[in-house]
Amino acid sequence: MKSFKIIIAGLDYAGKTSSIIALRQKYNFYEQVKNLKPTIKIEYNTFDFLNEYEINLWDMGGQAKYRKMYLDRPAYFEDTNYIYYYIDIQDIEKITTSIDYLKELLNIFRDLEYENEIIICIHKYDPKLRRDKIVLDRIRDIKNQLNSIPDFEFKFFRTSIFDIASLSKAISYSLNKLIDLKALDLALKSLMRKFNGNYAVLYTEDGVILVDSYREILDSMQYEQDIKENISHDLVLIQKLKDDNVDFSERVDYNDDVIEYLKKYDINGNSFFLKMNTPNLEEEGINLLKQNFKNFEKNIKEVI
Ligand SMILES: Nc1nc2c(ncn2[C@@H]2O[C@H](COP(=O)(O)OP(=O)(O)OP(=O)(O)O)[C@@H](O)[C@H]2O)c(=O)[nH]1
Ligand SMILES: [Mg+2]
Repeated sequence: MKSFKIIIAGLDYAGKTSSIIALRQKYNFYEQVKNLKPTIKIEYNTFDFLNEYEINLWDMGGQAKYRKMYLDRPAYFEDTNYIYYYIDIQDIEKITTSIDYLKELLNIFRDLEYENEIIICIHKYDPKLRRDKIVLDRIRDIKNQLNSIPDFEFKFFRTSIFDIASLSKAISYSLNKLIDLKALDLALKSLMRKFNGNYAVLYTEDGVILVDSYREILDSMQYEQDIKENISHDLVLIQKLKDDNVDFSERVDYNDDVIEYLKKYDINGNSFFLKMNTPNLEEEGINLLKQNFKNFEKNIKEVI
């Protein structure tokens, strides 16, 4: 088994542990997240991915005493494949401190010759803040500050535990970079073209997005919003099917002007879900779609 190390760092109270828990639970998680205690030193979370990879998430407690401990012992950060850095966008007073701590970490990563992007989670970006101008300005300012730091590339995500799709997208990003999924990506794009799809997403049963593809659209803000909601619904559904052990193989939803098709694949003890949203299709079109989805199993098998 190949193993990967992912570091999750940031100041105390930024929401790191909550995000990991939320990702694990995916719905109905608020109860558990509400009464969280600060993380003592480092919490190690390990999970298997596709029976082939071991993902080690290092949740680095962010209180000042622990931050000092890590900075004094850079060995903690050796062999890191990806670092996620959490910034609490709601806590304006701590943003400067947070950026300063990030810079200290970056000095360590520079010495360690870390090569990947630094993933920044602009966190607690709750759905109600999405059009908040002050918050958006604050985000732009953070991005400008970080992008002026030499030697590193940054990848930004806006995340919130109240938007599971945002967390899933952020974690999927590094996993997809670590595991080569180009062939699957091409296969999915070709499906999208064939059916003039609006979007298509391939999930693992744990809700990790393996590959996704979206139509280019003019009103991207609204579109992104819709897709996020759709992905959240998919994730909840997938989790429910898993929890209730439902014998499920496919489902077609007919809406006013779109069709949503979800299919489950069982391959080598893993389950996968492929979801596609297309403009309305005639019966013949739906049959063709089903046939193509069936054939898609080959594409998954080739990669996994
Ligand atoms: N509004 C909002 N609150 C959040 C979000 N994520 C976490 N929180 C809250 O933030 C608080 C701190 O969360 P933790 O996950 O314990 O923070 P942490 O980064 O692990 O803190 P340390 O372990 O001390 O480093 C908790 O009360 C969470 O409920 C979010 O996306 N939005
Ligand atoms: Mg914590």
